[in-house]
Amino acid sequence: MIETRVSQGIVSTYFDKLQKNLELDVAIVGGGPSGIVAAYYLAKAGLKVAQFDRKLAPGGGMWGGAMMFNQIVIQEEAMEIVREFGINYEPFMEGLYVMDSVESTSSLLYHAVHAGATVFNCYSVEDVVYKGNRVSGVVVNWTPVLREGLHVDPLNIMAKVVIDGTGHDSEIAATVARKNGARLETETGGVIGERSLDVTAGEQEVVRGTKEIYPGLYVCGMAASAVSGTPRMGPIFGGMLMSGKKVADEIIARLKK
Ligand code: 48F
Repeated sequence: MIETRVSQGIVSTYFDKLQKNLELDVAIVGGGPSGIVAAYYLAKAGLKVAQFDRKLAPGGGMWGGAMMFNQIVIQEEAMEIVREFGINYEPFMEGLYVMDSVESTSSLLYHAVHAGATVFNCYSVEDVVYKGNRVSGVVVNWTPVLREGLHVDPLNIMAKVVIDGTGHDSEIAATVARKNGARLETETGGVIGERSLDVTAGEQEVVRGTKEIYPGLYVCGMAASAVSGTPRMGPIFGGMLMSGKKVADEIIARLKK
């Protein structure tokens, strides 16, 4: 019966996909722009990478532009990445370019998946695997299970490195510090929390703060700003793209050695 074959097609291939991703080179938590760019470059370099996002539609804060005006701004320094993803853009003024936020977000996702990254949506990362004082994987559960507060145990996914790309809350870094008394590579040893908006400083600092902050755990995007206590920058997205590329480049250099 066609009805049964439709279900069989979904169930058998989904479990095959999950099975293939139980041991990863890189687990990326959060499907915002920085994490998706990282997924693209990591997959393109031949690494086994999966990205987990708690929402039905990954893409984080990029879909909405600013105040739901669905346009975004990107500065000259990040335009090489925009061109790599084939996103249409218009020059605006003084080294700034504007693009459609829906086209931009969907282009990032399309290229990441086509490069070989696997995206798992509706997955919340609720913890990490922590062995021998290093982050060694992620602990995942269905978002609806957590929202409903159901008492259902999660699954474990092992990874050589984990990226915290969870945005403003830097959830994974905060969890690692809180649960394990771990000292992060920050001025205070903990998550400092993002500062108020400053576009120039925010864009520079987010890239600078993109790094390994604990053995096995990297941060990118707004999670990097939040961890290091640097300013937010609002709807300019060049720093997010550059942060995603930087974290990928560092991990590629390490894992491909
Ligand atoms: O916040 P978000 O878009 O990440 P980002 O790459 O980009 C930030 C910008 O969108 C914007 C900005 C730039 O100018 O300030 O805010 O830093 O996306 C983060 C994604 O992570 C998911 C969440 O659903 C969102 O799509 N996420 C957060 N925590 C978890 C998670 C978690 N524990 N498990 C799975 N996904």
